Amino acid sequence: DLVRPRRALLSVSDKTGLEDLARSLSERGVELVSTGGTARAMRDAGLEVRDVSEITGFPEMMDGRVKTLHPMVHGGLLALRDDDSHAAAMEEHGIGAIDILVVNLYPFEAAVAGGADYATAIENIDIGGPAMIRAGAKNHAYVAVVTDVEDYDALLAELDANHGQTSYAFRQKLALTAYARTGAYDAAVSGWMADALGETAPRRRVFAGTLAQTLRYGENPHQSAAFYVDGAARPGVATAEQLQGKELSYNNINDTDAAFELVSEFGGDAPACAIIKHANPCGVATGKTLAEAYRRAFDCDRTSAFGGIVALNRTLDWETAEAITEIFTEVVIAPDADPAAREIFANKKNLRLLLTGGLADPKSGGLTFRQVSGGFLVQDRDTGSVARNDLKVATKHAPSEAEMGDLMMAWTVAKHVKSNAIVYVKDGATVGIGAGQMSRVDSTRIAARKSQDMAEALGLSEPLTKGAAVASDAFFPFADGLLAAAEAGATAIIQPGGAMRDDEVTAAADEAGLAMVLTSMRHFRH
Ligand code: 93A
Repeated sequence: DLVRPRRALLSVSDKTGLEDLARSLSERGVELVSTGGTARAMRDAGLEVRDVSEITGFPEMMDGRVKTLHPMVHGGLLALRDDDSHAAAMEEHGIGAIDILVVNLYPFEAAVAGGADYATAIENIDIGGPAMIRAGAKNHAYVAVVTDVEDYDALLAELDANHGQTSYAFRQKLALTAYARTGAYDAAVSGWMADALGETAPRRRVFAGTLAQTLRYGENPHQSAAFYVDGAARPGVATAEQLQGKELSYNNINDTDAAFELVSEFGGDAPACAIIKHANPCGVATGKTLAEAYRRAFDCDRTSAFGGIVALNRTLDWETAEAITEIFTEVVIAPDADPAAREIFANKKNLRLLLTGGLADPKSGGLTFRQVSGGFLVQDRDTGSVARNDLKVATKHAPSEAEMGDLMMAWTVAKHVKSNAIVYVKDGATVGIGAGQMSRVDSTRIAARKSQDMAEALGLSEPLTKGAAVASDAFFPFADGLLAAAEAGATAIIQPGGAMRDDEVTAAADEAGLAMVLTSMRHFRH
């Protein structure tokens, strides 16, 4: 099953490493055949190359749309060398076997990520390349197909290890990589079209990403992991520029995403800050300045904020940068950073700074995925939101203007907290967050207790939840959770409503003197 390659066809858009590979193959006695630009690059490097057009007897035509799509090429890739009729066909038509195929495709994903218009994206769909890759990979019994620049060295090492031949196992592995590449490529084209057309029908969707980074490890050090990107030109963790600090870890990427998506909800209105730990916010606040927003977010839960991820909704300035560097923070993500802030951070080598160039649009569509054993679940992103006018007042008295502002903010934050989510907000800052509990009443109590701890640490005489607005991501099934919030001093509540015992819950709210508004929309996040 060893094959001694006599001829290689090289056709690459990304010319990285081409010269070295081609020279090494040539030195090993392999004849080089190539398409227009690739042939030119090799000739410029002083190598001897045959043009594909000489082999096909056809010029490359139609702006290169048709250059390798020819039986002289595909016959050379697909022929079973040991089959008599195949060999006869090769003989009859003068088809020469192609034993090594080196192809990388038109950079469709990069073109789309770079904001290519429709026509440009279409021109970047490679047809001849994938056709050759699939042909050669099918015939891996004879053909070695290299589709990744990173495999060039492996090919040469393989030839060296086998006296100038390739082994079956090696070609199999290359074929596996090859089909992964063509599969991902077509998925990228299809995904782009679905986005371009606003198509959501599941049967017209396919999911794939491009490997962006092999991570040091996954959620835990014994798990291997990688980061795949979908190529969307959306401000966020996948497209941000990292200015300093170590490589992001799996958990960093997950938490940074949660932080930036949350802070983006605040748009450009008021300066806002979100601090995230383990994908949940431990403090979110607005402020007159960004530094004030940061300090107020920090004051929600100083203990948890240690080693957290900080997201900001506007340009990081020196004052905020100073405040952030007072404690250990893993990552800061913001649309931009001014020169003074960059200078302050430059002294903190371990602090990662990510700049996104803008905010994420909480209303923009897209899909979220969750893996289950045997498959994965797909759903629309949670782009739901409620406006003040959508709210229904359920209690005898309505929230005050100040309470209303805090209710809206609490509701927005609750959307980004793992269920069961309970969020207390006072004067535009969270003062207690209860996340991820299996019972709603526990989340309510935990949030209040943490808030109590914080008040004590700050030397305050009153609990921070006194006079706060509180949000619940889903309805209160019983009155107990609501009563726990009232006990903590909350005066206004926002929740979806719709429980079987809504009447009981509303009566309890009235009795406790609370104002309660209903959203008719929930924000589970499990
Ligand atoms: O336009 S194509 O789909 N038509 C073809 O017949 C064809 N053959 C190879 N694109 C085709 N290719 C692609 O051209 C390769 O996949 C490679 O990405 C690129 C190399 O072109 P050049 O050698 O001219 O730089």
